[in-house]
Amino acid sequence: MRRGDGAYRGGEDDTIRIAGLEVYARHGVFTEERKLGQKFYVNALLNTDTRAAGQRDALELSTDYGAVCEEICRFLTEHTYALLEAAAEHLAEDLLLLFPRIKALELEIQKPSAPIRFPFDYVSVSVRRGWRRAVIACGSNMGDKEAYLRGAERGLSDDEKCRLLRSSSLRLTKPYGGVEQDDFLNGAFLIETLYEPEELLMLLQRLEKEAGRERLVRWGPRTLDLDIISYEDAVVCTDTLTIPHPDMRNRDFVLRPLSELTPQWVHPLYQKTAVMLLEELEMRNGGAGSAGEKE
Ligand code: A4P
Ligand code: MG
Repeated sequence: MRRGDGAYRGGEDDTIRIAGLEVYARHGVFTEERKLGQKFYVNALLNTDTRAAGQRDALELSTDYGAVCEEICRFLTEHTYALLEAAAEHLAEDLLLLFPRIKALELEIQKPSAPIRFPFDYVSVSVRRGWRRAVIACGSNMGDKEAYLRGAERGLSDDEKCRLLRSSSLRLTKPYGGVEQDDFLNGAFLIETLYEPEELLMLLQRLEKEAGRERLVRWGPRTLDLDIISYEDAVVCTDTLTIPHPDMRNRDFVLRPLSELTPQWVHPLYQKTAVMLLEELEMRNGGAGSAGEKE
């Protein structure tokens, strides 16, 4: 199956299922529910590549469902939430952070003794959450450019809801967009994240701010610019966010690191891979880009 960065990975659709795990816990809006507690049942579908573990018959290459059950019980008994929605949201995040082989999961929490006046089997809340692949372009043309880009790289890998998978080479590039200014140092990061696109933008803007970024001139000089180029194969178009980045097909300094990190990623609107977009740009520019590689 191909997902996120377009690369083929066998075993991506493998799952481990936990069905009807009973937990005695204290979630509910009413004081009595929080005091006395009641039974909950949890169903979990863990999206985790089982191929290597299956071939070698080795537990350490898989996700230990016993350990996952222990963690579900621990988490639900040690926390108290008013809403099943909150219990499911926080438990899903806890499991994704704790078990690195789980790429995504579906979680259902059932409450058969919910305070409802009518006969019923159970009420439940289900969520599906997972790690998403995104490419972040970075650029700097003020001060110690490389230090700013390395700072952003650290900021991303230090955030527990982001995993830095790979960084591209850094290249010195001529300013694009008609503003006379110093050359840029550009690159990109391939990450996996639990953030939704808008949340990821907030993290990037915080990192820009920490790097002393001031927004004075559009397309003007900056210590650090971080743009979301792609987020899986999502198309996002809001007042604050456009994904994929709208001008990427005209930017050598974006397409080159993107092609290095995720050559087979398919642009969801143009239906072309990163490499095809770069080749098209090179044709339009009458030859390969002139950017000098830094590292
Ligand atoms: N925004 C919308 N979509 C996105 C996205 N996918 N990722 C919004 C990040 N932000 C996104 O950006 C303005 C607003 O864009 C944000 O508030 C966000 O809500 P900004 O970074 O504050 O302002 P800006 O950078 O001046 O404008 P813009 O349009 O983002 O500029 P670009 O496109 O980043 O271009 N030449 C070279 N060689 N190398 C460069 O890196 N960079 C630019 C800036 C110009 N020329 C360059 C380079
Ligand atoms: Mg920007």
